[in-house]
Amino acid sequence: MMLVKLGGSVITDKMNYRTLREDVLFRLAGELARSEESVILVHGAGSFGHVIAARHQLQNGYNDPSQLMAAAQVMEDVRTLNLAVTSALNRSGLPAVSLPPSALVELREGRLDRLELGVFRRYLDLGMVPVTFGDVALDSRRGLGICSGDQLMESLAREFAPRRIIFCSDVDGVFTDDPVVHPEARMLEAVDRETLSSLPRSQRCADVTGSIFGKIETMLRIAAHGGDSMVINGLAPGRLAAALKGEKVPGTRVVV
Ligand code: IP8
Repeated sequence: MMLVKLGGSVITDKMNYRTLREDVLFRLAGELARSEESVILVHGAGSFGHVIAARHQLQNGYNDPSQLMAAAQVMEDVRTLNLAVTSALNRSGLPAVSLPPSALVELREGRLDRLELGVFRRYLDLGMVPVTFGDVALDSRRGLGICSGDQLMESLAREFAPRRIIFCSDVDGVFTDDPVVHPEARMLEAVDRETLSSLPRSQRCADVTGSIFGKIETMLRIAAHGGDSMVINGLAPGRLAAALKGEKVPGTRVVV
């Protein structure tokens, strides 16, 4: 089984509210379909989630009634994105089923405490492609919170021990610095705990679920549960297809 995350920066334009990269999404759906692998797909929220979630501080929990409309708007927006993802998969011949965290997840102080994994298992066993995503979710201590795609990846990796775990990003892999701002930044062939501690903590745009630094930390924990784990460029045609086959592609291996 393959566990794949399509980062929000790949399938959306993160700078512009609710902007889908439809061509990229459709191509990636085709690459997944042609692989003929059994897949669980997770996608980030990109500009469908982070803008309003950050404005209303939803990641810090519920503390003001004005946040309810914001939470509802984020839920609507990430569902709109999720519908685009599932319909791209369906149109590519993959039978996708949407599994929204707002109904299947409970957080506890922002951490993923419970995920209805049995539902994923049953749809996967039927031959469908479970698709879940960064969303607003219930929090047993804070009322509401944000469940990120990476938190879902971690829980799914622990349960399903995938053969390969692939993170599709909007750059070739993990760099020594943000390659958009610092063109001299070097891509790392592999990251482990040691390389992580030498990375800068900068980030490019507002992201309520943390910087690349935090994401790599999560990736290291995720990689501990599965086989090959890597970050590749989802904007480069054919990379996901090649990575799914286990071919050597430009990218960064996550090594535990
Ligand atoms: O894009 C964030 O998930 P991510 C979810 O995977 C929301 O970090 C709603 C902002």
